[in-house]
Formats: sequence, structure tokens, C-alpha cells
Amino acid sequence: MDEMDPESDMTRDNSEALIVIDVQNDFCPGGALAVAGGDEIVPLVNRLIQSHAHVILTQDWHPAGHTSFASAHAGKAPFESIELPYGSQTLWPDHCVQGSKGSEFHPALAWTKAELVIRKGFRPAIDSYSAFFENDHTTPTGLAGYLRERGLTRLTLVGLATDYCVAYSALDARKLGFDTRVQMGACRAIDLGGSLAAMSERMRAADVVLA
Ligand code: VGL
Ligand code: ZN
Repeated sequence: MDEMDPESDMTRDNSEALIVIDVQNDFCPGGALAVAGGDEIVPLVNRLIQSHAHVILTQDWHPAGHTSFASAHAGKAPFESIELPYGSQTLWPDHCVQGSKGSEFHPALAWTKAELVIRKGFRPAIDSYSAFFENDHTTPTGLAGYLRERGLTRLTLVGLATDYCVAYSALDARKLGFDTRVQMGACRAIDLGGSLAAMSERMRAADVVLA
């Protein structure tokens, strides 16, 4: 469809939103928490951005010394887990530090069309995988309210990483009553200890459509 067609917004389904999760330098090869093939999804994500009337991005956005960083816990290494007041937390290499090169969107991502960028993980003492709730599963990001107020009820999720931020976002979206699809070809996984298979199963069980 012609992007400049003044009727394109009406002929498209205005209840549908594309949510592009964390397509940032640190999750791509060469980045601090590189996801294998993370950059490969960019051309496909760009086509999906073009074909959706409404596009929302998320951006992992941590202050230096964030509690999810292994470096913030003496004697701990990346990919170990610790218990925090809100539950078990996997520890990560320092990544997506606010304002750093690594926190920027991949340079080839066609992000300018996005109507909203939702930043997450900015509270020093709590991580946030989901675009909807922090990892305590109760502190909202505001995204659900935004979508509801806009009448955007059908969501397609793509991005990084399949088994963390994409999956937790999809599960919360279902919990909140959104029609939810994950386009798996436009996602890549970290796959830590079988996490991709486990989270795919949880998504299927929650009626997330895995396309
Ligand atoms: C993510 C781990 C830590 C993600 C973000 O975007 O999947 N994973 N922070
Ligand atoms: Zn993070």
C-alpha cells in the first residue's frame, strides 16, 4: 500500500499495533548482551513497520549500576541468578545503559514512524522484561493504558529477545486481554538453559499465536 495514500489509515485495521521490542545495539552482534543473529531481523522488522499503521517501540533503558547487572553484585558473574525482593533475577552483563551507544536502536532500524517509545528497566532496583509490567509483575509501564485509550487491541510482537522481553511482553499482553501474535521469524533468542523452548510453550499455552 502506498504510504502517502491519505486513505491508507482508514483502509488498514486501526485496532492493530506492531510492537518492536528492544532492537538495540547491545542486543545485536558486537553489543554487550549480543543475541545471535539479532541484527538479521532488521530488514523484516522494517517491512513490518512499513505495513502497520501503528508502531510502538520498546527500549531497554538501565541506569549505571542497575540491579540486573552482575557487576552490581560482588562475586557474581553474568548469567548467574540471585534472589531479589521480587523473586529470582538472572544477572546480565552491563547493557543498555541510558544514553550509551549500546542503548541506541540498531542504526538500520526504520524507527522514525513509531508513535510511542516505551522505556523500561529504568528503576535502579527492579528489572523489566515485559513491555507492560516490571519484573515484580505489578508495577505497570503505562503501555496497556495507552493501547486501550487508542483502541489498539490486536498486537503483533517482534524483536529481541524471543525468550525474554518478547515472551514476557506477549504473556502479559494475553493476561491483559489483548489479541497477541509473535512473528517468530522477526525475533531472535538468548536461549539460556532451554529458555526458548520453555517460553515458547508458555506462550502457546496462553493462546499467543506464534506465526
Ligand atoms: C532483555 C535481558 C536483559 C531483552 C533485556 O530485551 O530480552 N534481556 N534485558
Ligand atoms: Zn535489560
